[in-house]
Amino acid sequence: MGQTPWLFFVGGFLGAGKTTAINGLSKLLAQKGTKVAAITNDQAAGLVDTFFLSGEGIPAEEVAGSCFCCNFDGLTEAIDHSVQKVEPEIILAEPVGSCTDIVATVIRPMQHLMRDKVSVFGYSVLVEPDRWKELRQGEDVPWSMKFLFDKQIEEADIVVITKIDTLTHEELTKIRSDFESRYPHVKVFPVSARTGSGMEEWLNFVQNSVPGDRWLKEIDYQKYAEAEAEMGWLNAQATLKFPIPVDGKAVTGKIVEEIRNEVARRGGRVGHLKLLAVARTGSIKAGITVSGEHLEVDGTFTGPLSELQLTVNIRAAVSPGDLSETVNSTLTLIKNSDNAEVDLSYVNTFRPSPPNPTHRYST
Ligand SMILES: Nc1nc2c(ncn2[C@@H]2O[C@H](COP(=O)(O)OP(=O)(O)OP(=O)(O)O)[C@@H](O)[C@H]2O)c(=O)[nH]1
Ligand SMILES: [Mg+2]
Repeated sequence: MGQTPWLFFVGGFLGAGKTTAINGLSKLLAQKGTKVAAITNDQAAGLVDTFFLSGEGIPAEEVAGSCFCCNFDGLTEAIDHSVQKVEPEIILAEPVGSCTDIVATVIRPMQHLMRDKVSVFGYSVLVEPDRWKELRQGEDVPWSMKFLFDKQIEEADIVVITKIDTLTHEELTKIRSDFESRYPHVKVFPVSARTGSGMEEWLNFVQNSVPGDRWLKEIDYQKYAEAEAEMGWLNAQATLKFPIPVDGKAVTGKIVEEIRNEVARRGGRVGHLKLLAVARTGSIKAGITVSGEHLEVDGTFTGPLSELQLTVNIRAAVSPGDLSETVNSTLTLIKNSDNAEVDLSYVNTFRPSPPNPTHRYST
């Protein structure tokens, strides 16, 4: 048994780029000969993120059914499993994107109760430029999103502006100075996990950091519960079979676009809509993080395909019932337009229940 591992928490709002960053950081660390593992987290099982990271060759554990803060023991078990299986030097952990108060409920208890087993780096919170613009400038943005987003930044040791490959130099300068004027004491790193820009600088800084004193001294848990419960959550799995082979990338894109449009028709706002489509000839991860913004697609299939396994995760400010109907009507559309045989094998929809942390260290 080697040294005890370091925990590297990568937080931030839904769709900020946490899983993609964890993938990029893992690859950077592996190049340096550092053994890594990941822990994902969600309110329910069937996660695109876990499948994605495992598919990238990163040993990933999942804490599903409850967030890290409300299932601290689940997190410690996941750490134990990870240590037994791969003896990682660094464990990258991704809290649920709608969660906040992570420092008081997870990081500080971890530093105290698990001090013989793990050490913890300073807390990184990722901020997506389109979300920053939407929440700072948007008019009809749900208060719940603003509340959760602001609380997340308030407790960050390090803020990472993600996806900078989508910005011009001027846009980045503007967001950065806007950010720094509101939060003058936070260390900021602009990065792109897609191009690798800024990733090494962020990693080097974090590896020499420890959690500071920016934990939330107080937070209204009633308001926090109401904010989280404004979001509907859906996880689903389906198999699509096509008698006449199809272009899998086009079908995947069509499904995501249709879900996005249907959520909008129902008056909802997307937190993160993500879909993993796996076939024998490859896999695609496609998603939309901010209503009205473009579709992101990673991965590819080689040639037409006759079967697709889909994992769909939607988090949106709309009711769970609306999300179920959205998925049903989208799959019916694909059935009709592409002659698909559809087997929807798993659907779970809900609103997150009120957060009830196992521990809370607020002084
Ligand atoms: N252009 C660009 N897109 C990115 C980058 N990082 C992530 N994305 C895209 O942003 C979307 C969300 O990324 P994820 O890594 O899944 O975000 P997340 O924060 O883990 O999302 P949740 O787990 O749902 O909260 C995906 O479609 C990614 O491909 C980046 O550096 N550049
Ligand atoms: Mg993720």
